[in-house]
Amino acid sequence: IIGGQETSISQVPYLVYMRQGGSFICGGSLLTPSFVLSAAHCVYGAREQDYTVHAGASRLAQKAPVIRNVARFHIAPTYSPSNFDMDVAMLQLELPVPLTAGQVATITPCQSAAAANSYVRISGWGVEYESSRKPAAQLRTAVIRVLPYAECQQAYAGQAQITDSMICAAVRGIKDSCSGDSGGPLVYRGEVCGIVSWGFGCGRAAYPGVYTNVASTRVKRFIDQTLRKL
Ligand code: 4AZ
Repeated sequence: IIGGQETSISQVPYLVYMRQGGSFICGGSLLTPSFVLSAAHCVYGAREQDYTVHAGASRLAQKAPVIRNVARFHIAPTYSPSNFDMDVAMLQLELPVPLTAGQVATITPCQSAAAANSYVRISGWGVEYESSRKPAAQLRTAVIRVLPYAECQQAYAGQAQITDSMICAAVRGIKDSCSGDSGGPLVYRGEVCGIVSWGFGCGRAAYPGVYTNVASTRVKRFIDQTLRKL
């Protein structure tokens, strides 16, 4: 998180992080005791057995109170690694997370889309500066603003495609998500309306952060189908 402040997992109890081969890789959100919402690019091309999901911890150095293996990745079948269209995945856990134990909780997927210009919150252990290589030791958070779709298309015009499965948000030049925040939630009125996905650099005035649009028809259908038929 660029331009944010420290927070505690008790403020975002549905937030988890993933390790791949023991190394911190991404964030995610518990939608149910057995399903974590994250970004497709966090798990694409990887193997379930190399991943663990960590819940209830504020600091990466602390041993999380709940650690789970991953039974199955569910990656959106239309995910495009070339332009990050449909950058959404669900991680099905081997064992459910006990939600009554400690601070762990779940969050609802976005019902009503985050309106343009509304304020939303992002949280994660991602780097604090674009050039940094190491994640934040302590969980961080920032409040940013959703951009009108046209403004985001203008920002990336001729350089990248902003599809209907994407929304942009930032306090341009000041507050943004960055490497390691991927997969984590953008929260609007207590619901997860975005998933940290991509951007050109981090915290740059010209390039807002891009998030998977959880309220879009295609993303919603994928989440609903994954939760229902399994
Ligand atoms: C990344 O590299 C990344 N500013 C995540 C989010 C953003 C940029 C890069 C958005 O994972």
